[in-house]
Amino acid sequence: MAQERVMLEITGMTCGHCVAAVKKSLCAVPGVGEVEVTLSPPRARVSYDPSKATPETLTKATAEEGYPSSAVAGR
Ligand SMILES: [Cu+2]
Repeated sequence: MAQERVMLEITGMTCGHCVAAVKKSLCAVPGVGEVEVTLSPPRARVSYDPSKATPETLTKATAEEGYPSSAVAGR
């Protein structure tokens, strides 16, 4: 199964706890594979199964956790 990748720019992260919370919210989305979150720059690199997840479901998940995000680039 083909995996898509997207880079998300996250707002509101201030420490390692936030990084962990964002990572957890993304990992909980069905179809998500690898998740790598960094505080500086505040970004998440996510691989996902496009038949189950979309960049919109990913940004929605982080926003619901309290960290609004937007997709900045594919691959
Ligand atoms: Cu924090």
